[in-house]
Amino acid sequence: MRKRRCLLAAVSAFALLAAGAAASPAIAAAPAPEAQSVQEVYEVFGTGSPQLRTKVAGTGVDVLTADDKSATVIATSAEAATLRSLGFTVESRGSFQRPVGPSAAAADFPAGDEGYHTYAETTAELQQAARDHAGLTALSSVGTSYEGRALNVLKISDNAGTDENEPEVLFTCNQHAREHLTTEMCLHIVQRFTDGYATNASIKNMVDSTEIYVVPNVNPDGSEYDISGGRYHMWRKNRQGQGTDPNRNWGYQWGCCGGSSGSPTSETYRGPSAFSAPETRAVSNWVNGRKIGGVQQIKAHIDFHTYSELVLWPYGYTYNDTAPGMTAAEQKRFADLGRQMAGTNNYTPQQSSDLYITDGSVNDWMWFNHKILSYTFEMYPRGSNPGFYPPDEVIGRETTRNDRAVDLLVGAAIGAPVGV
Ligand code: 0X9
Ligand code: CA
Ligand code: CA
Ligand code: CA
Ligand code: ZN
Repeated sequence: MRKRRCLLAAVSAFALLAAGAAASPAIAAAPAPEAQSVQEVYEVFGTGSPQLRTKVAGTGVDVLTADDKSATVIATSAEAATLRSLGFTVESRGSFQRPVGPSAAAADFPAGDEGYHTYAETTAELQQAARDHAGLTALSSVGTSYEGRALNVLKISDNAGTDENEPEVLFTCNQHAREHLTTEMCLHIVQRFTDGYATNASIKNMVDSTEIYVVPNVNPDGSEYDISGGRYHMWRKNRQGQGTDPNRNWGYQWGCCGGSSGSPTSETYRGPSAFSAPETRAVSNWVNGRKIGGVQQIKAHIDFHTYSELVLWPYGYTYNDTAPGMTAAEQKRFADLGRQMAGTNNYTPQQSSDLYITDGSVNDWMWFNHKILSYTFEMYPRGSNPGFYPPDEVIGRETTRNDRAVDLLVGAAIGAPVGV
């Protein structure tokens, strides 16, 4: 009963957003209504297995969260009908509508949430860290987004200006536009490994013995769109056409297995070809470039998402534990470290297909193509309230919560426990 109330509260917030959007003259004047369809938030019951959850996700709806009891999705009424025809019980939780057409990004996050960092604020933080810690940091970009924003990457290491022969670690955030808490996670990692260097011996040891790369905004166009006009728009994809889901656009087993959609209107649209999204193409090309003398320098990676409080490991395209490129010993290593990390932040550890099948995801590509120990973290909250938009008051607590897990990953890259 309590959970139900929370969910309804969250949904009426969406309804308010929708009403606000419709009332805005800037938005009412925008054309291209065909790009827009009224959607609703639905709770879908009968999702008691990964196979059933894959069936739900396979219809192309936007799965906000899912467990053995139900899935919360955003869908059109046609998609809801499809879900019912597949045998699911579907209950509406309220209507939902996004603005149409391009709109200018807001100067900051919606009122009360200014503690989150816009793209400009994030870039300024990286520039500040680079100025304050010259020698320890190097700021560059891996390429540009569809709309031309720099995909910033901050390197943190001793002698950061030199490519030393040290294991490299990668943290990526904000593949999905509305998952703003992840950008804060990347900024927290930056701040901790730079500001902590002078006073914390464990941090110094990690920074001195690795090269840490942080990409806080993989999808800056999407995240700016999501806060445009000073309101949240529940936007997930990039801003290329009707949007491509970056985490279905990676080039390993792209579109193979019913874990993405071929329809441009879908929230899990995989794009017309692998790496058709400038953002995934840029990040993947950059990772390819870290293969030097035939040896991939990056050893470990976390791609941060929200929400559900999960630690996920590959493969996502198959339910099988082992598959080409994944031996039983390798799978055990993923699971052991995944469970160990989850033990520090109280997330739930599982193979990513235990949630539902995803094809063309980042972890599968990173592991198969480069043998990078690549995890997805689904951050706070566990359930659909407050969903993608937790108040900025939780940023400190929910990013610090992952410190020990991050240290375990860095330790794994070094090949020895560090910082624990
Ligand atoms: O569906 C996704 O892309 C991720 N969940 S989210 O709600 N943030 O969209 C989960 C991806 C996990 N799958 C793999 N890493 N393969
Ligand atoms: Ca801000
Ligand atoms: Ca170094
Ligand atoms: Ca190096
Ligand atoms: Zn995500």
